Amino acid sequence: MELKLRYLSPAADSAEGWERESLPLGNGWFGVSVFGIVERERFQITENSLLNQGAQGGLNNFAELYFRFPHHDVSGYERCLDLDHGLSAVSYEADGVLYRRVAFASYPDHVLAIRFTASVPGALSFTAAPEIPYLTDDPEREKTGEVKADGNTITLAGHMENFNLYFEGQLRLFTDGTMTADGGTISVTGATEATALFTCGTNYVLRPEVFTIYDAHQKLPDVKPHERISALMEAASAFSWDELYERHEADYRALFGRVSLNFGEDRLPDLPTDELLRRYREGERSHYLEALYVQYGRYLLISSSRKGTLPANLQGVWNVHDRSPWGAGYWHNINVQMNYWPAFSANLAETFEAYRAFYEAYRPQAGWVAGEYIRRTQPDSFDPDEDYGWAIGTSCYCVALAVPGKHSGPGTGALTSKLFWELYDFTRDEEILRRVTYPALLGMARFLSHCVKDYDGKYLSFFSASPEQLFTMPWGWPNNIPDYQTVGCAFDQEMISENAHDLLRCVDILGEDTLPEEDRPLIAKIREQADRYDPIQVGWSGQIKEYREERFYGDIGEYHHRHISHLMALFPCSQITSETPAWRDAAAVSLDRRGDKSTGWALAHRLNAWARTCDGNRAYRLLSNLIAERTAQNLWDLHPPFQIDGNFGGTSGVTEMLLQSHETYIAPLPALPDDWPDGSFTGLVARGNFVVDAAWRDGSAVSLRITSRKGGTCRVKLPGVARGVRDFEAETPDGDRLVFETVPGGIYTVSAIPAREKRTAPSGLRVSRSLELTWTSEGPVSVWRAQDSDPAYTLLAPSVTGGSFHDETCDFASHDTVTYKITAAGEGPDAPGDRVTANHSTLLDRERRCHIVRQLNEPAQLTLTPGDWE
Ligand code: FUC
Repeated sequence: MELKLRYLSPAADSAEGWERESLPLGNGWFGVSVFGIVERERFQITENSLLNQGAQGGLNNFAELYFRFPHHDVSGYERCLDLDHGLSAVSYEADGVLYRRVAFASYPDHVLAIRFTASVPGALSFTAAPEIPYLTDDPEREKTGEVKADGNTITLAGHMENFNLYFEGQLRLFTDGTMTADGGTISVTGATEATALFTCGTNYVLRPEVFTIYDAHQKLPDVKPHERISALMEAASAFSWDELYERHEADYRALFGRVSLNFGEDRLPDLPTDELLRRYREGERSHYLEALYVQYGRYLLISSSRKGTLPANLQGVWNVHDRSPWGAGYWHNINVQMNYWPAFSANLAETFEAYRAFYEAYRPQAGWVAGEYIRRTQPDSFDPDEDYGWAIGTSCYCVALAVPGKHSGPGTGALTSKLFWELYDFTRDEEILRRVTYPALLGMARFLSHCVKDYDGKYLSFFSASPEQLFTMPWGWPNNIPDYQTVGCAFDQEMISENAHDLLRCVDILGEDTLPEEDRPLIAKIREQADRYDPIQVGWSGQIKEYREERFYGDIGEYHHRHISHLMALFPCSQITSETPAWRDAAAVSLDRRGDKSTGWALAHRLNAWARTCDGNRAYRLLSNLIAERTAQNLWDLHPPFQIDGNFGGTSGVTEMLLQSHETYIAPLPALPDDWPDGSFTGLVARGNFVVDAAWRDGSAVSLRITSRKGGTCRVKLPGVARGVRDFEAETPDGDRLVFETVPGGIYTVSAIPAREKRTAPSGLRVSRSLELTWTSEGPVSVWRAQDSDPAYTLLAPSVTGGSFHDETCDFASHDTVTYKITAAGEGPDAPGDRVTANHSTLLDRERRCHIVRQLNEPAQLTLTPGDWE
């Protein structure tokens, strides 16, 4: 299926046009935003090290490459971004001549290559007039520079005072017409074709000193990048256009071409993308657009994060502004981690190389950050000679790290170390495990072990904050909203626990006796603490509590807050699974209350989380909201403003709908929505390094193909899979499972998988204070119970008819909550059903709670009335 973003008019020549309409190219080294403007084409260039000064100073726009054309009345205008080939194209007719502009950003050759052609010989004339934007002699943030043309090359070189940053870009033209250089421009006349190459860079070097040296002026080597940029330009100039294109395409396709998606519409629609999106917003769901959106996330990751480049920041590698929003930083309380959520599952593990190198460079400074955090929080016991592992705060840049605290607890560090576990788990590369993953997890465990205290046998983070959650909604005290800080919030406990368990898995795989002697005391300490972090607690609303001191959902903080940090255990972590169905159902309660409306990345996180509850329809609703409400015409995610995390989180969320592997098995198609009755995918990756293809019809899997990259045991769970037609030997513990050994490169297919039986879940479950249950259902139901924060349900009765049941075995008085669930008889406790939580709240508790929630939140949004239980 052809994957193209198509438009019938250019992007507006403005900052808003850049944000919402321009089309991004990128090779990781730099980003390019293509406007497609007829009279004055504009390629805006971003380089991720061109920094302003100070916290949130952010990135500065690197260059504007303008090409002026004498074309006015044009017809047949079209521009597109072709994801299959990684190129942009603009075409139109003027005065009977067909003009085309094709551009791509090549990673192997470090250039932007643009080709201008005319259908009539000699009809092509234009002037290349690049500019360095935002020059200023303001001594605070001086940016000086010059644009000079010489022969066929225009050099844009300059200096930014703050970090003693030298920058240079070179634009070189090749044509069969005549070229005339004048000042900073080159005019081409009488040509039939012309090629422009552009490359650029700064004197920024990713190395530990860039973080550990505090003097802004000493961070970077005091050398101009001129020789390096000239060498890159010389090397690229040695290739013909066709050669450059082939080299680019081979590199790009090797990554992008690994995955295909089909959600039931596999033809490029006649309608342009902005029109598809407009209709989508009105409820006309294009499944082509959905697949395009998911693949676009993969495209953006390849374009902004490659080996040797800086990682993708908050805007990837695209910034038009003088000062980018949120500093175009590396925000570490969810955003940058979300950038890499799809890297492994969407078959782009190589893109993570950029973050890994970034981590290795910042690691020495992250050691200082850990110590600094301990010094601030425990001044009496702080020992400057002690190794506290490593830590990283929220607002980081490519020259500086933040110290955690304030609005986000220390658990944010484990959101980062989780990526290193995933790197191993998806690649199963033992060398990575030993050299990268193990030290990352161990160092994080070392830090986190200092952040917890023993409170009656539980190790709780004694400074703790659920990221960005507030005491109150902004409408209360707009200028002074305190963050909610406490002890042992779910977020910190979940992350600390996740890191500990991942570390212990590492230790077991590597063999403790093969690890350095000096690590053993810490490993022993983590073993002792690991099961005492008490990460998950169920509250009076049947929810996962965000805070230990919370009773009902929403007692504390913003009811619809964008962060869902207390659900990290559901996604991206894996403590809440189908093995803990009572927790998973409680997570669905929290998600449901948090709501389906939020900022871009926040919808994306909800999408991933709903996929993990296996509720495909709800996940789909979040995907639809993300596309309809938080996506610009160029399909960039809008927080707003543009933030790329939502694009990456959206891609990750759909892979979670199609394939999960965070339990001990591969689960294809765990969360298919009714809106995608038929479809297929190829090339998604499961943990264990298995590449999975699957097809489904009428909502049921029909075929499955697994390619083993590393060998090893493969476990699959999929309804009916054991009854399909197989071309290999496997154990079948039950009708829904296969277990088989694989060899590297082995391909294992199952076809003719029988359709899954669809059963209607019972509903209308109510419970009285004497624990009488009533419900409505067509057939018999199983009755399940979980007490307090039990992770799993106990079966009370396997098959009950008549719509009622009395629980005579529960000593309600000795429990804080009792949760009941009913499922269609014969189904497991993780099947869809209905659920209700009984608590000991009084009318006073419930009415008081309604006032609190109303006061803490926008009254118009939230009017609660006390029910039986809340
Ligand atoms: C986090 C989020 C904000 C924003 C910022 C860049 O702090 O809470 O919504 O995305 O990062």
